[in-house]
Amino acid sequence: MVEKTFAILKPETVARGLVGEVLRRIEQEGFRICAAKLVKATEKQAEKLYEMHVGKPFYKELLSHITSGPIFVMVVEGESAVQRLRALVGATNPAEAEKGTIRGDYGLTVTKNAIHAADSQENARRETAIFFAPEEILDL
Ligand code: IDP
Ligand code: MG
Repeated sequence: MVEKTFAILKPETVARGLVGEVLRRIEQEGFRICAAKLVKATEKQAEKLYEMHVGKPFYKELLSHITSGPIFVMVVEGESAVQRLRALVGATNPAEAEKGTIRGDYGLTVTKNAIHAADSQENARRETAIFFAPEEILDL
């Protein structure tokens, strides 16, 4: 089923000049970009994005990292997009991520693991709404 998902190129990916490279990989896998922009996440947006991680030992670091610089937020569409984008992204810890995955090739540390991708259709919708107004998401 064709569906949309949500992803974020994290601050270190933008700072390292890897936006084009990561987008190329995503497009090459057949995903189509429906919305995209560069933003600086507010505290509020970061808290909403990571609400499921409240209380975990790495929560504070997660918030400070995602608000530390410009991020590239996007909505992409494709067949089984949530599951297929997660596969392209790779394991959470870059040291354990397969070569050829985005994190395996560009992740630096568990915190600086290059990219966020929604893990369910429900979270994709919830996370998209934190960063995009409905009219910003184009029907392709
Ligand atoms: P995911 O990004 O692969 O979905 P989650 O478990 O949802 O992984 O965690 C969200 C983010 O929190 C990860 O992308 C990673 O940056 C960070 N994170 C997850 N587990 C740890 C940890 O054990 N130590 C430090 N940071 C972590
Ligand atoms: Mg997650």
